[in-house]
Amino acid sequence: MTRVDAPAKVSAMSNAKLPSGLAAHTLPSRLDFEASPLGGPVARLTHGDFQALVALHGAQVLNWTCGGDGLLWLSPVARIRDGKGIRGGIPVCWPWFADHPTDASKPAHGFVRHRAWSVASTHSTPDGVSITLTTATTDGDRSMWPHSAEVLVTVTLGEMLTVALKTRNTGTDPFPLTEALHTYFRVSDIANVSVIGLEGVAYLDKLEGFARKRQAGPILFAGEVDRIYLGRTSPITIFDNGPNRRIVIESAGSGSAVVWNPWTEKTERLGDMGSPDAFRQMLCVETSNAGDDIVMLGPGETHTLGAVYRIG
Ligand code: TA6
Repeated sequence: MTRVDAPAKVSAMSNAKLPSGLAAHTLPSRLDFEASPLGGPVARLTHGDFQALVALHGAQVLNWTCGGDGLLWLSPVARIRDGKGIRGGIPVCWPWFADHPTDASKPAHGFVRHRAWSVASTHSTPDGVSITLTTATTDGDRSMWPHSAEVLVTVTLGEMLTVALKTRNTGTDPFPLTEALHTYFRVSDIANVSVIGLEGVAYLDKLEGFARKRQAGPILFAGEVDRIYLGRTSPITIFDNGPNRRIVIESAGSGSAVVWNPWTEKTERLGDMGSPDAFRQMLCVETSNAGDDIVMLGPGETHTLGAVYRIG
C-alpha cells in the first residue's frame, strides 16, 4: 500500500500567510490550518490514528489516512488553482452533476469546486472533530445558474469519515439540483478490486449513451466504467484484495451512486492523472443525486446529501 505523503505543515514548507481569521477556528491537537504545497490553505483534522486534510478550495477533502496509509487517491500533479478543480480526494459537484443539462459550455460538475470557501465553524468531541465550510451563489454566478443558494459542507473525522453537503434555497423560485460527493478511493490495483451492494440495481451506462441496464453480480473492472446506479445504493462495499481491505460507504439523502474508472484512453485525455497507468490505483464511487435522481428544492427548503466512509 503506497503511503500518501500528506502535505507538510507550513512551518516546514513555507512561510505562506494563511487567510486571516483561521486561527480562531483551530482546536489544539485536533484541528489546525496550514499552507499546502498544492497551493492553498488546508485544515488538518486528527483523531487517533486517523487524519484528514480539507482544502478551503472547493471544501474538498484531499486525503484521509489511517496510520499514515492513504485511503483516498490524489493525483500527484494535483494543484489548488482559482477557477480549477483538484484531481482526487472528494470533489464537491454542485449544482449539477457531470455536463450541464442544457449548456455543454458550462463547467462539468458545476462551479463551487473551483473556488475558495469560508470556514463557518469547527467542533471537537471525544467521538470526532469536524469543520464546516460555506459558500453561496453570487450575482456573478447568475449567468451560469439563475438561482440563489447557500451551501455548507461539514467534514467529520472519527473512526469513520463523514461528509455532509447541505443546500438551502435562499431565492424565491424552486430549482432542480443534481450533485455528488465525487470520491476517489485509493486501491492497490484496479484488477484486485470488486464492488458489491449494487447487484440487481438499474444503471445508466455513460459509455453507451446512458443506456439503461441492470447490474449482474459484483462490479469488476477490465476497462473504462462510467455508470450512474439508480435506487438502492447504500451500503456499497469496495473490496481491495491486494491489502485485503474493505471500505464501506453508507449514504443519506441520495437515490443514486456513480462508479467510474477512466482506464487508459480517458486517463490520457484528462491529462492530470499524473501517469498513463494512474487509473490502476484509483476508483471513484460517488454518493450522488444524479441521472433521474433529481432534487427539487423550493424557496427556503434545504437538502442534505451525506456519505459515511469506514474501513470494513
Ligand atoms: O463521475 C464520473 C464523471 O462524470 C466521468 O464521466 C468523468 O468526466 C469524471 O466525472 C471526472 O470529471 P472531471 O470534470 O472532474 O474531470
